[in-house]
Amino acid sequence: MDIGLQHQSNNPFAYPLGQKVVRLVVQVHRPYRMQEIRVHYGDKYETTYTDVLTMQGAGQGTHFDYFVADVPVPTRRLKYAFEVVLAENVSQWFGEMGWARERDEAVPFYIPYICKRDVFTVPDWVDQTVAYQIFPERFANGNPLLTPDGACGWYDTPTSTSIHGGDLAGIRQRLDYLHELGIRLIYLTPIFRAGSNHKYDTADYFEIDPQFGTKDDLRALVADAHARGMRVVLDAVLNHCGYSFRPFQDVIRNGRRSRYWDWFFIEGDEIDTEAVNYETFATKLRNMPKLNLAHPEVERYMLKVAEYWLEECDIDGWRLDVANEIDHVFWRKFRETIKRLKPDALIIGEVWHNSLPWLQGDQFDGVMNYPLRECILDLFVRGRVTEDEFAKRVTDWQFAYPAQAQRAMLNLLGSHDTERIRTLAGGSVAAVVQAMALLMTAPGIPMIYYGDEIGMQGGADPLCRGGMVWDDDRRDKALLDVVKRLVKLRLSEPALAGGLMRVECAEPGLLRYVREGQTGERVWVQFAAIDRLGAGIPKTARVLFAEQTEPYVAQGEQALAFSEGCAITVWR
Ligand code: ARE
Repeated sequence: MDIGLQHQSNNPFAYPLGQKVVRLVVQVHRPYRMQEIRVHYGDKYETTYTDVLTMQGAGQGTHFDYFVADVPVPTRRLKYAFEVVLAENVSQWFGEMGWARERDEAVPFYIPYICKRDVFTVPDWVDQTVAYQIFPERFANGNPLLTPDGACGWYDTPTSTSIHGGDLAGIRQRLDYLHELGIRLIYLTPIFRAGSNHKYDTADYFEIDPQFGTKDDLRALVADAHARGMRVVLDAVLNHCGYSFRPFQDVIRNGRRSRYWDWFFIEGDEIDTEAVNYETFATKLRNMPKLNLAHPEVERYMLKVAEYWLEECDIDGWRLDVANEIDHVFWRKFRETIKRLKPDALIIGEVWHNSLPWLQGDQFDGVMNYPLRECILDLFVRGRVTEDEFAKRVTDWQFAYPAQAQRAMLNLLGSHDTERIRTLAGGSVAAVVQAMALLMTAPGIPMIYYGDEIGMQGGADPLCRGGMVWDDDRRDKALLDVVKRLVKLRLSEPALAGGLMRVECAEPGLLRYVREGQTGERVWVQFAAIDRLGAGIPKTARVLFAEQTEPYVAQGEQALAFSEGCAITVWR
C-alpha cells in the first residue's frame, strides 16, 4: 500500500454540482505507480455498488496529482469507494476507513442526501463577465460643484488625506468608456458618508457621501449601467464603523449609559478615545471602532443596510470588507437576506488567503483572488518561480475550493490596497500584457483595477490611487488596445467561461494550458519565449489572439521570467 491518496466526503473533495451530480476529487501523492483510479458507486441503500467510472487526471499540484470524476446520483443518495488499479488484475481499494484488499472490505464514503438548499449556486452571469474596480474619489469628476474647497489637482500625487474630486456623476459620464472596454461588472469601493477620502470609516450607512453625490445619482448610475448590460457591486464595510457613526458618538457622550455600549468591544467601564481601549480595525485605529455583529441589534441594523441599497438603488451585490474578521453566523444570515431579495446578486468576500470556510455555498460566492495574483506576479513580474512551479501552484489553488466558487472568484492583478502591476513590473508594459493575458484566460471573473488598462503607475497605498488619466496623450493606447482584445476574447469564447485550467506544458520559456468549457469546447493558451515561438501550436489551429511582447531588459533585482519577450497565442 505505497500510494498516498487523499480524499474526504466533503469540500473541497466531494460536493454536489447539482442535485443529481457529485464532483469527486482525489489527490495522489507523487511519486506513485498505478494505472488508473475508478470510482465504484451506487445508491446508499443498495447492497452493492451498481456503477463504475474512471477518474480523469486533472493536473499536477506541488506534491499531488489530481483526479476528478463527476458522478451521476439519480436518487440523490450516494455511496462510493475508489479502486486504485496498480497493474492488470491488481487493485487496492480505498474507502472511509482507509485501504482494503477487497472491494467488500472497503468501508464506503457517503453523501447521505443532496438537499436542494445545500447545493452551492453562484449567479450564472459570472461566467460571462469582466469586472472593473473603481475608487470613486479618483475616477472622474462629473460635478465640480461637489468638489470641496481645498481639493488638490486631479493628477497631483495622492496622499492619505488628499481630495481629488471624483464622484458618481463622473463614473456615470464614463460608462460608455467602460462599455466599450467590454466591462460588465463595476465594483465601487465605499460611497457612504464618511470622513476620509477612501470612505472606509462610515459615518452613515444610509447616506451617500455628499462629495460623491446623492441617492438619485447612484440610482441613475445603476440604471444607466444596467441599460448597457453592466452590473454594479458596492463595498460593505460592516466589520467596523467610523468615528462619527452616531451610535459610537453616543457611547462617547454617554459612556456605559449609552444603549449602544454593547455595539462595540470596549475594555473597562469608560471609553478612552486617546488610549483607544476598544477594538478597532487593525491595531488601535481610533477612527475605525470594531462593531459587535453578534449583538442582535447590530446584526439587524447591518442586514438592513445590505437590503436597503438593493431595494433603493437596485445594486447587484456586495464586496465584503475585512470579511474574515466577521463571524460565519452573520455571513450566513447575510447571504440568506441578499439572495432572498435578489437571487442573482453577487457576494464577494475580501479574504487574502485560503477562503474555504466561506466558500461552502452558505456564505460567499467568491473572494478577491489574491493568491492567484501572487502566482501571476511571481511568474511574470518578480521572476520568482519557474513555469513549472507556477503551474503547480495554480493547480493546487484550483482544487482548494468547490468548482462553483472558482467560477465566481474575483481575479485581480492589483487593487486600491496594492502597488499597481505596471509599477511592480518596473514600468514594463510587456509584463502587464502577459499578466493581463493570463488574467483574462483563467477561470473566474477577471477584474481590471481602474487605470491599469492604460498603463497607470503607482506604488503602495496611497500612491496606487491616483486620478484616472483621461488626457489622451498620457494614456498607453497600445496597451489599451491589447486589453480590449483580451476582454473581447474572454467574453466571446465559451471555453473561457467556467471549467478548469489544465496545464499541458510548463518548462523554461514555455507555458501552455487548455481551458475546457462546460459543454466540451476547448481553447489553448500559450506563453512562449521568443526563441520557442510557434512551439506546440498545431498547423490547423484557429488562432484567436496573438501578441508578441517587447523584449524587456531586467532592471536591478527585477527579472522577468520571459525576459526575452514573449509570444502569447490563444487558439482553438
Ligand atoms: C491607512 C494608510 C495605510 C496604513 C494603514 C494602517 O493609508 O498606509 O498602512 O492606514 O495604519 C482603509 C483604507 C486604507 C487605510 C485603512 C486604515 O483604504 O488606506 O490605511 O483603511 O485606515 C488587511 C486586511 C484587509 C484590508 C487590508 C488593508 O485583512 O481587510 O489589510 N483591506 C480592506 C480594504 C482597505 C481598507 C480596510 C480594509 C479597512 O480593502 O482599503 O483600508 O476598512 C496580507 C494580510 C491581509 C492584509 C494584506 C494587506 O496579505 O494577510 O490580511 O489585509 O496583507 O495588508
